[in-house]
Amino acid sequence: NSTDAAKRRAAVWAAAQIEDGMAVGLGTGSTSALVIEEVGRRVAEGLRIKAIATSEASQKLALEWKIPMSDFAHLPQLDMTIDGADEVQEGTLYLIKGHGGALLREKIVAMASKKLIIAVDPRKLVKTLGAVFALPVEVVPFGYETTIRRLEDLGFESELRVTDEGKPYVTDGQHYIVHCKLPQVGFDAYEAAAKLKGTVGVVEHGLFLGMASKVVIGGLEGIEVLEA
Ligand code: DER
Repeated sequence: NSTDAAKRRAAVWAAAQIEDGMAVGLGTGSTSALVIEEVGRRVAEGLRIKAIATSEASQKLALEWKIPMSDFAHLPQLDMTIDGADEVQEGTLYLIKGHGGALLREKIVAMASKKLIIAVDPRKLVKTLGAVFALPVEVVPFGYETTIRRLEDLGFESELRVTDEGKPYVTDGQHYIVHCKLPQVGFDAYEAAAKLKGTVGVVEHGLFLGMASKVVIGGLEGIEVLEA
């Protein structure tokens, strides 16, 4: 459908930014799966790269496409990471990420990268963060009930992410995810990020502020590239 076509257009453009010899971070989610497929095609045509994945799922897919995978023991820094996002704020290019369940590794990989390219379809663009999606916050399972209360005390209406079977969703890092509703007025992203990181029991959150170098938006006709 048109959204898939838009995602693929963005994914192909992003994958084309990779140069021979680069160390690349591979994101997580359906758009990143299209990026990994395109990178796999380019590797089959002779592109020489080393890659690190942001989730076990992306690692598995990258291996299926015979992309040479490595780790931070061998690649202390990455030239570029390509990932998706749940929301991109117009103007600031602040991101909400994490609905793919991989925000912790995604943020670690993004922080180790010289450039972060975000590939999205047009639906992801928002004026205010949290307009469409709650903010995923990764928490330690032990005492998560008390951590949720602390998040509520900060003013975030919070709900534990559960699987279809009603069990807590468990991340690659063996943590839980809490979805926090962001206030739509008087919301200061940096203040919220600091409050979240200062909350006992919170491991990391899905606010990626000042991190995106470029955002490529796949449209119906072509693509648009926003730069930070
Ligand atoms: O979890 C994430 O941040 C992912 O990038 C993800 O949510 C984007 O998902 P999509 O590409 O499947 O829309």
